[in-house]
Amino acid sequence: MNDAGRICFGVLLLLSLSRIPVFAQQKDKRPNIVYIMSDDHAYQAISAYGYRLNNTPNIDRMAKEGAIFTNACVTNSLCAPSRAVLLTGKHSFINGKIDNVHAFNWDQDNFCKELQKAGYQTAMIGKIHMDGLPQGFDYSAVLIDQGEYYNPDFIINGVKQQKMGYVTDLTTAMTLDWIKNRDSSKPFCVLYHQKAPHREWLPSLKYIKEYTGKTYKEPATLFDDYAGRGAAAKSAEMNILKDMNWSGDNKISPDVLQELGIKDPLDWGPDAYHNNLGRMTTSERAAWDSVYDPIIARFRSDYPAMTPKDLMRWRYQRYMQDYMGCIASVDDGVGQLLDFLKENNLDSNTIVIYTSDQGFYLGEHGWFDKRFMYEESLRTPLLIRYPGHIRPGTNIDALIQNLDYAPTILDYAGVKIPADMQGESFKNLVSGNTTKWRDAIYYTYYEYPSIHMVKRHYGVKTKRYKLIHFYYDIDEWELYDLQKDPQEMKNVYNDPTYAPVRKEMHAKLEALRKMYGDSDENDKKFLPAGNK
Ligand code: SGN
Ligand code: CA
Repeated sequence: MNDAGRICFGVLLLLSLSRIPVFAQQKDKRPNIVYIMSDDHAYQAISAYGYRLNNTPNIDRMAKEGAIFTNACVTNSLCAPSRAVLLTGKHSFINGKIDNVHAFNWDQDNFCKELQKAGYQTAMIGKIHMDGLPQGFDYSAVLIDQGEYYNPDFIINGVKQQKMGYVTDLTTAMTLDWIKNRDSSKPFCVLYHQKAPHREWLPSLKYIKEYTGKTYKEPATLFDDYAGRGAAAKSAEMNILKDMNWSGDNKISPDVLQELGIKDPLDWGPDAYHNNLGRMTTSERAAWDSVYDPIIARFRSDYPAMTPKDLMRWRYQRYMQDYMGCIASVDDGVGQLLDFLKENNLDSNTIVIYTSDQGFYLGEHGWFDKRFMYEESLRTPLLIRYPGHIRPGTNIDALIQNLDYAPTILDYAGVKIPADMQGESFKNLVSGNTTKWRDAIYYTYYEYPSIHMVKRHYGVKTKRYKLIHFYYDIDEWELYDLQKDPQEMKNVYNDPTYAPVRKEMHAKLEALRKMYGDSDENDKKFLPAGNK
């Protein structure tokens, strides 16, 4: 062996000893894509957004090294519909997945099918919340329906298998494993979908002690009485005091609730409690009880003297502790992924996207959950890192929608965007090559009557104003001035000083409905049977 041979042999030996996988060179220079989407992750719970509620150092790293979007919105603030919009690049009334109930038609085109056709290797790992074998993926490992936090069942390429561990950590590990074992001669796209922090918010054992000890600042509108708004806000059932389950959500054991004479507003609370904790191993359950039993005991003794206001405050803290505890593991996963890409020389040629399927209420207006076109649920976190293409520290406040993700990813991959996709690529906007962008977005919501009782509505938002029409069992319009009233406390639809704005917003709404192919006829098509 000559000197060069000996050096080469030495390097290979060192690499194999250090257990760093030696990837075959990716000859195809097109970028890899890691699309990370968590479930119900409010932008208020990402420290880079500046709300000071929690710390997400790894997600924040993406903002520092790439772009953060402060006005990214969804088209329909609900899990499965949002996922359908992501895949198809089309509004709910076009792709057919209007709510969590209707089936998704996997036979229609989606951006992963397009990437596959163009030679990409694709995978989906984690929550998808849709029935049927995902199409467009060389590999899929998906949770069933909402999935479980502890020792969850996955459907791996169509075959059910239980995995032992905590769902967020498992989803991360499975994603990294898939990247390690892929065919490294091709570019890849992986959809890495966390179940967390979805209700009923079960954190990892690693974090329960730390997070149940925290106290969170209350939002200014925690005790909102909805006086300045219409019937929809007043009749929604997502108030932390009135509509949460004490057992499933707040983790108070059903026997103690019975003793205290507390009944869950929704009957399935105790079932949720038993099902969630019932998946733990004996030692996991013991570790859980060692933290939650003292909380339950304290509540048991304090409850008789608590006023409704005290209870609201207590429930808000309980909710936030578990919710934020779930996010700690999501953030760990982002850190592991970013480190992994770096250690394997994949970071400069991989686009990493972090988002949620929608926004979420963290006590604003007294609420949890989402669905409304109001800001906290309409807006969703979005961060993108692509070194060399996106300047570190980029801040974008353009009205992006999840409708735009599919065309943007295809654009970055150099794949033709199908003409019937309704979103737009924001690649040139992020790189600073253009400032041209839409001035208004269109929103629709259909799942009513149903859990949380948020009425059907559609609307338009510009950076300054928002016009919403609630229909079906009411006919009410709401108009908000987001500059003067960012918390949307006062509907100014009937305020004469807003008459010109109202007219202008109606015109924008009509134009968008026409452009996207929506209409009163469509709205009727999706009404419950018997109402069409
Ligand atoms: C469940 C939740 C609801 C939530 C829907 C939809 N209740 O029904 O709070 O709005 O899912 O969520 S739970 O206690 O059973 O989890 S989505 O993210 O899947 O759209
Ligand atoms: Ca969701």
